[in-house]
Formats: sequence, structure tokens, C-alpha cells
Amino acid sequence: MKKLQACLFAISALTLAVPASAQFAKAEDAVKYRQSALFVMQQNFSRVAGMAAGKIPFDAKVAADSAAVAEFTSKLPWAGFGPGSDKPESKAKPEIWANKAKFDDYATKMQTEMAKLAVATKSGNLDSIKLAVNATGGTCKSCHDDFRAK
Ligand code: ASC
Repeated sequence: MKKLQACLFAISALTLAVPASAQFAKAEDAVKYRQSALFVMQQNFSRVAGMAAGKIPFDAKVAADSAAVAEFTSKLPWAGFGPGSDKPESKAKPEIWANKAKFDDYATKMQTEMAKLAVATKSGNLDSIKLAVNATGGTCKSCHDDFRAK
């Protein structure tokens, strides 16, 4: 019974990790949450990008596993950009909160391209992976250009 409870608790904790309406105990926690999610996503995306660029030996399974993690983590950071989370020091520009619709649009585009990258890695076709890496990287860059301080 204890095990079942622990298991159900773990499952609900996982489910609760995601919603965009999430509240955090402190604004600093929201910043840490979004930075952590973006870091895990970036580590996994750049591994696939490195393979697409020929900088890392291509391994179809590692690429697919990495892209799957990048796709999942691409859903997480946005909960950490809620009201008040502009206050702690970070590279996130105040323009994010002033132009939330534009920021959200970039976030959606990135998630769409990341999902296509995950599909491409499942095909194992390096040419489609390269195209998807470029499209995804473009969505990272355009948002950074507008909304991330140097
Ligand atoms: C990365 C990373 C980014 C994007 C961007 C793509 O690996 O850290 O910010 O890709 O450089 O243009």
C-alpha cells in the first residue's frame, strides 16, 4: 500500500511539474525552474545539432533519445515566465513581460520545430535531421535576438 501511494504521488508530482499556470514559492524559484529546463533542453538539442554538423559522430539512437528529451523539456520553461518572475536578475529582458503574446508565439514555434526534430531523429535520416536542426535553431535565435540580454 505504501508503495502504491509513493507511486501515485510520484506520478502526480510529474504531472504537476508541467502546467503553464504553475505558481512558485518565490520568483527566484521560477527563474531557476525556467533556466534549468532551458539548460537540459539546450544540452540535448546541441548534442543533436553537433551530430548534424558533423562535430559529434552520428548515433541514431542517441540522437533520437536526446531529441525526445529536448522535445519534452521544450514544454517546461514557459511556466517560469509568469507575473513577477521578471524581478530577479537574469538575461530575460523586461520586453518579455511587455510583449507576452509575441514571446509566447516564439515559444510555440520553437516547440513545434522541436517536435518535428524529434520526428526527424526517429527516421534516422541525417538530411532531414539537419533541416530540422536548422529550423529549430532559427526559432531559438529569433527569440534570443529580441528577448535575451547579451
Ligand atoms: C543552441 C543554443 C542556442 C541555439 C542557437 C541556435 O545549441 O544554445 O541558443 O542552439 O544557437 O541558433
